[in-house]
Amino acid sequence: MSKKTYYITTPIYYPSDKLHIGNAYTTIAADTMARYKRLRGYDVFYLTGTDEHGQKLQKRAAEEGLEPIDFIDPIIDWIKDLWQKLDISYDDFIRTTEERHEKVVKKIFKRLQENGDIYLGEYEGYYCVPCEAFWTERQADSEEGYVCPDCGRSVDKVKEKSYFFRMSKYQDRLLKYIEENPEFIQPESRKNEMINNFLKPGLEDLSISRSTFDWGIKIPDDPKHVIYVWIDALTNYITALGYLSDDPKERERFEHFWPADVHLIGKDILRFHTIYWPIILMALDLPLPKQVFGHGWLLMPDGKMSKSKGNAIDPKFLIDRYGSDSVRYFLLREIAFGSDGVFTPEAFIQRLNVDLANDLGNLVSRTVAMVEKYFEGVLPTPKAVTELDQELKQFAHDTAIKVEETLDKMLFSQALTHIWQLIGRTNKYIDETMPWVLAKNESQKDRLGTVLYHLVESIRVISILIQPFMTKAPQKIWEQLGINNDQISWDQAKDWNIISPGTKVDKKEAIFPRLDIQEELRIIDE
Ligand code: ME8
Repeated sequence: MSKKTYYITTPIYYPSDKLHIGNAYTTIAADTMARYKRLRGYDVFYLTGTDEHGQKLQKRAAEEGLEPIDFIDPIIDWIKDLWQKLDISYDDFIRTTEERHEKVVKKIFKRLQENGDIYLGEYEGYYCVPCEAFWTERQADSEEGYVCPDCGRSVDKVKEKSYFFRMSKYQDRLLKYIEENPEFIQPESRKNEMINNFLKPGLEDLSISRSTFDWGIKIPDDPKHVIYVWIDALTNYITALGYLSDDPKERERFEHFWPADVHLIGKDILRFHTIYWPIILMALDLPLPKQVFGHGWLLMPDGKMSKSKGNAIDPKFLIDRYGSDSVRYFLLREIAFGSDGVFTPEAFIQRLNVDLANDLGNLVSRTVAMVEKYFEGVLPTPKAVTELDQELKQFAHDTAIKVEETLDKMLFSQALTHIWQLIGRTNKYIDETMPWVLAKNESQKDRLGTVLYHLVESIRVISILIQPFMTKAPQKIWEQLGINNDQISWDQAKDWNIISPGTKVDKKEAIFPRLDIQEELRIIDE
């Protein structure tokens, strides 16, 4: 039987500037799911990339006196370097300026035209360049003049000949689909917003071409028009897999992975993904993604973090100073996935000190130090097991199950809370068994050996469970405890007595150093 597949995507980001930790947040979350599913034995395809066309990009490049592609290329290098620093395990990185994408977008446009879903008309309305979104007069009208209902910035009035997509034709089918598939739009609360604010009032046909600038994919038989950037961008999810490719192998990959299991996005672009995108897919007669998950915003104390606001935190600074594991851990632990959350340097440093350096780091270094001190660095054989040992073993087993249950629902923060409860339980086990007291009495040597063996086993389980979240710490733990590759499969998190007695431990420097809070706050502030 072929393996179960799992296809996950991030938004393709605008390379209008360097990315910030808000973009990294989505990408880390998707990476965590991709790693988790791989560990569970799925055949995973993880896609990310960049959305390189549109008026915003052309404007930005012009401001710098550059051709769009010359402006974009160095930013793409910067983004790929960021993903490498964060250990993002994507399987493909699609750029919408690549030929493989442009060719298929043109084919898709033609197909929609042939099906009678596209007609030529005239567009008159408002356009938000930063969001690349069309709005009607009624939608854009506000006390502050005409503004974008999504981002609040003022919008441009546009009147131009345009191709339109017959959205309205699919409205009832989409509504029915959303109602019959409660998992499709997540979190649940956002579903009602889409239905009540957009679908129920009725969809208007969508303008899907622009003719007042030229940085985009040209319409095959009418190259004065470029295809609306959101249509171009959304189709990346199928062009990257090989939809309508000339190469049969690529088409096979599309058949293998489509439909997507989840499109992970921020709530800012939910409307595009739960209304425009499913309708395009319906018109192409393709199955719809199983889920679109719109997570919350990462906020700064002065509001949403964004490139244009200038309050964005550079992820590379944080990674270089604190390591990728710390950044990955903090973002997924601090904020309940789906809700908004505030990034404060205080909370960040606090979590690194308490959760990582103290709770996890100290547990590992104390344990290794005790095996070195009391057994010359050689793991002893466990002997008679007590109720307390049994309880720790059961706790570890139950934790593995709870981590699966929560990660299956993308409840990252809860999954990490369960793992940290096991870490806490294991630290408490040290206090309860008091190895330093046992060590004073030769007749307690067997008991001491059993306690240390159980500690190492518990850390082994912890090291398996943190793998979707952290990419460096597990390896460091295995090196120190002498754990090898055939003791760390995902299912072995539910087993016990896996490490062989006689294994040599090897104390190294702390996995997470303790930080001086005041000093770090001063440095971050600069
Ligand atoms: O919208 N908090 O690209 P984009 C959390 N090109 N997530 C955030 C965030 C914040 N403060 N800021 C950004 C586009 N994000 C289109 C997408 S997809 C076919 C085309 C994340 O560069 C979040 O995932 O503006 C959000 O949806 C995305 O970055 C927007 O990235």
